[in-house]
Amino acid sequence: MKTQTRREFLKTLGVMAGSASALSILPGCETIGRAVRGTRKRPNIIFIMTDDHASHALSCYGSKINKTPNLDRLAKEGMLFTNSFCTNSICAPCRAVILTGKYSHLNGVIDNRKKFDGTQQTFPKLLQQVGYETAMIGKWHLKTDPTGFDYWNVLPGQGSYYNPAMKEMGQRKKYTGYTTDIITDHCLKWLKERNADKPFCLMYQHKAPHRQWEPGPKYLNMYDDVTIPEPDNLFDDYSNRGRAAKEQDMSIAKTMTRRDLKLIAPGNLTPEQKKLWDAAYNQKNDTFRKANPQGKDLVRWKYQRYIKDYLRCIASVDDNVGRLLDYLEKSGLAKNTIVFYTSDQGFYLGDHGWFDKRFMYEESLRMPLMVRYPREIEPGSVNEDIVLNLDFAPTFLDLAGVTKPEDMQGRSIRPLLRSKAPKDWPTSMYYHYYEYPAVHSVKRHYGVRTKRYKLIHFYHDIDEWELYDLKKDPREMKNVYNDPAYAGTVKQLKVELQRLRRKYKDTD
Ligand SMILES: [Ca+2]
Repeated sequence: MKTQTRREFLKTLGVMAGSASALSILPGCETIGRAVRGTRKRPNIIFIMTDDHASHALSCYGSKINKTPNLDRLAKEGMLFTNSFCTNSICAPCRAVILTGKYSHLNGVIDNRKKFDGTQQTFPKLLQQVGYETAMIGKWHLKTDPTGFDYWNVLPGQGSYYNPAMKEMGQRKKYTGYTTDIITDHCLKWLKERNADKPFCLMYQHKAPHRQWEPGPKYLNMYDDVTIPEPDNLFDDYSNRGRAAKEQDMSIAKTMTRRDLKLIAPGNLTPEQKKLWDAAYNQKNDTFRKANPQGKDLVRWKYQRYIKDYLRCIASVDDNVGRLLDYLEKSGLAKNTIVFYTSDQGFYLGDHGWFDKRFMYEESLRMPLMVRYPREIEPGSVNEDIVLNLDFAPTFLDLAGVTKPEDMQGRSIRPLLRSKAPKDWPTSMYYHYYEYPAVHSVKRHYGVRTKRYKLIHFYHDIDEWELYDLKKDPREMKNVYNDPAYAGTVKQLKVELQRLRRKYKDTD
């Protein structure tokens, strides 16, 4: 239940702290309670979500590989959460949890193959009922058309990075340009044209930086002359881990395709491919030019190709979020508008030798979360409590003055925003991933995470347990499930796991 300042947080990361002025305390926060909420204009809500943006690629989280000055504004002027997690680390399921405030097994979207049942209760519908104007613009990815929105304009399926088709209130239209810019253009247009008499809720959702990481024209050559630092476990051999980590199919070494890399990877090329590769690579000054790297050098080469494109996509997101924040300032909306920034889950940036997500391991379990709301949040604050995507719907309803329906499973984080964590705030979280057998071959698993430990059970065609001591082993390189020193911890966590499964009605 501890709130620390951004300065303290960055100090623990060994990063230069922000300016002292960012840490000043807003007056008047104490007066905002239910009693006066009726007399105040209801707040607007802007929910910004990207796809696969890991928190370790945000400078406000201490990124060692990029800078995100506009996204950092939200942390500097609002609150940054250091223990924000998703309950099922994959695109469509996470989105369904956010809309419904219910775990995957109850909202029906357990994996990316299931269709979202749009007739069920969602927070946008509940906001509509109390007079909010609602809009959903950008990546939707739930297979059925959006419901609960006065306006929607979404990418079909995954959508494309360039010249996207979009479906506007059921009508398909084609646009010219870079999708990250276009989605933002639509949001700004909607903000300008909406009914100004009503409070609004806008879901502004980017496709970027999802695979295959196609950068916008402005950033095609960003990072050309630099080498991005590698994670310390890029060459993880998965010793001390179980079959799940060993048998996945999401490694930079083996899984990355020519389309991911936008070039045939060197190494073992046919003469025909070698000719193509040389032709493409002769155009650039690169250490590996004509070197035809093999083994670890080839993995390093692929990592650079991958991570640079991933970060270039994020640079455009950062620019565009800046455009939106500037508009809020200029239009006078900033003060009464809550801005959330998150991503549908984290991602492996070469960590453990991987890309993609799915596992309950830290890099994909974590969601970035920054929230700005000048009326209630002390600028530059940092919260360490465990919060989930499950909590977003109850939070939006709370902020709009709507009572949470009984069947929503999350909890409003509004008290945390006001730095008043309730004494009974959860100290553990429950996770369940289902999509197997499927692309990337990540085995089914469920588990519990506390501040210090993580217990995971892999099942289906396997029956293996893993335990990580996150204090001693934050990179999760050693499964200590069978270490006798942890027998008591295992026993306690199994009890907690069963309690959470009962609490959330997960009987699978
Ligand atoms: Ca995703």
